[in-house]
Amino acid sequence: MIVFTPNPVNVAPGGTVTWTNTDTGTSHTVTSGKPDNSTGNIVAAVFDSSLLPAGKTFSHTFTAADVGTINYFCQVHPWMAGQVSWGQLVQLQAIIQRFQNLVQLLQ
Ligand SMILES: [Cu+2]
Repeated sequence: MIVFTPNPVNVAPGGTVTWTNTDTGTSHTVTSGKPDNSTGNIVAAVFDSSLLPAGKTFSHTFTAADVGTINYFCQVHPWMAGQVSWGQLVQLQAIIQRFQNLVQLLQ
């Protein structure tokens, strides 16, 4: 089975995600959106690697315009799908996690 892994991915604000095609035999794409171009999921609106040969990487840095959960997929194999989340909610979750870790340390 061909999948994006890890999935989903949480990114800190301003963070960069790098995808590597570790599939030795096949090219893939990393294309934002959903194949059906549904609302809020327009194909390639945020990023598009175009055809990525085996061993190659593609990076995207998430900016203020990208806040939220961004769906992506492979245009060659549209059932390959993933999600990247970033923004204030992710930041808040990270702060809560750190606080919970601190509370555990103090107990
Ligand atoms: Cu693919």
